[in-house]
Amino acid sequence: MRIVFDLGGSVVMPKEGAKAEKIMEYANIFKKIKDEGHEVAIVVGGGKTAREYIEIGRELGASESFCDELGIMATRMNAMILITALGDYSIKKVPTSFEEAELILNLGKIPVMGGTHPGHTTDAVAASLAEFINADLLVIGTNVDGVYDKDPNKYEDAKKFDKMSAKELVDLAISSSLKAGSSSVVDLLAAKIIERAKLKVAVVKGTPEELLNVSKGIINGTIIEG
Ligand code: U5P
Repeated sequence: MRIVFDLGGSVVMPKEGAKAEKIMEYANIFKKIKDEGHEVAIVVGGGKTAREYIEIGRELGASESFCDELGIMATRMNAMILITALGDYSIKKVPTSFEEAELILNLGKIPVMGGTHPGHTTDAVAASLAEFINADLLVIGTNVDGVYDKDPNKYEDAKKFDKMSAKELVDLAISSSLKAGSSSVVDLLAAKIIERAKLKVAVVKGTPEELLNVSKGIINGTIIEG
């Protein structure tokens, strides 16, 4: 399978800070998935670093699009760290376009992208990349174990979807914020791309174990299809 992994920045760069062993653990899982015969492409989010820089930029009067640029830089730093841990499985260059990412994939390596342009999150980058390279599966690894009707970290009565259609995902994304650094399950653009490209998507908790499980067809989260 050709799989695009969309890793939330909070997964790679948690609130308590980055840890080399944790990043190596992720890199080892991606190497394993590739060794099992899959083609792997990765998009990483900005996490804590992005949120901190965006907040300071906003306080200093930066526009939302400039804050987005700060966020993009943070996503690329996270991508560089993961590339470092992947060693020969990747290439020491963060692709800034889908063409570049596809080229790296076609060289038999793992491309690791961050953001591209202001106005969306890395979810939209991952969905676009999956569409561009005609991926069989887009895996969204987040800090919750699937898609809920509302934020499960805030609402105790939030209900998880085992399966949902792309249209239902779009409806859910419409109600979320588009401000720099906002964190909903996926942003609206990502949901619309998933819908138009008819992508098969698995939303799972972004732990190394669950990412490996998905590559084996075990999805402990939400499947978005149709
Ligand atoms: N961002 C963009 N464009 C991209 C990727 C990221 O503007 O292609 C900015 C957004 O402000 C986003 C932040 O909230 O960087 C961090 O990315 P993410 O972790 O939310 O995906």
